[in-house]
Amino acid sequence: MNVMEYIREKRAGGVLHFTLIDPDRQSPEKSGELAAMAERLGSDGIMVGGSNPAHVLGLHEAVKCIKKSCKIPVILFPSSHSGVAPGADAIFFMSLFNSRSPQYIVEEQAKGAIMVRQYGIEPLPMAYLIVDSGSATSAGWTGDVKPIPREKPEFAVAYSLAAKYFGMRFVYLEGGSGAAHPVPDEMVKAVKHAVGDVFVIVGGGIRDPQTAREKVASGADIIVTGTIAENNTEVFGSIVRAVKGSQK
Ligand code: 1GP
Repeated sequence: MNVMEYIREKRAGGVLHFTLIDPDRQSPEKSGELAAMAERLGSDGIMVGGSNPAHVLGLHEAVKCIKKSCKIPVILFPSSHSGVAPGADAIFFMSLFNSRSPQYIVEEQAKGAIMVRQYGIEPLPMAYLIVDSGSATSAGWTGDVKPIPREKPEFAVAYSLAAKYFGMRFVYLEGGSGAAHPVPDEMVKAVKHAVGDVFVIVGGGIRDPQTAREKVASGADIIVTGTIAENNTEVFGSIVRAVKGSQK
């Protein structure tokens, strides 16, 4: 079974939880330990990536350690072509739709595509949308983004429909790692209503189970948490349980 089939099959039974590991934040061995912990607590997949250019230094080694430490799919989450590394099961082959620079919409992807083919990594086509979270985030700054205003869900809907019509299978509504405020519920609802069977991923600034439940109730198919996995295992576990317990 490939990763797309795994996600489809799992989603038929409920909402998924993915854990984001940024290789820049700890040693490769520690990244492996985080992945093992996430799997033990019920997370359904590991995403590996970061916005800080330095994260690529430890990326290859981190992917190796993570692959060794868990059985759930390991999915690359690149911020440029340098985020493509061998050994992962899949890659979110993503276009930063609301970037002002063609570099993040298609140029980095063109450079990375050859590597994806060469390494035999399964591409998961995704539109990546960065939503204003009330604070500056690395993803927004690095990707030269015009953030979607929090009170304008219709802008997110417009981009998400464009993604669906391009044939993308995922839309990621991103508040940014460590965001002050997560993506608003109204926006998640409006996007899910518009895109139907396209998987809606929500992440950024989710640091308690209640917030995760609200995103699930709003229609998210996959919830992503990163920072809390590094900072507080107990709260992280309660978020995973909330996601898996509040099924839609
Ligand atoms: C960032 O959405 C992810 O790309 C995770 O965000 O680190 O705030 O959980 P947090």
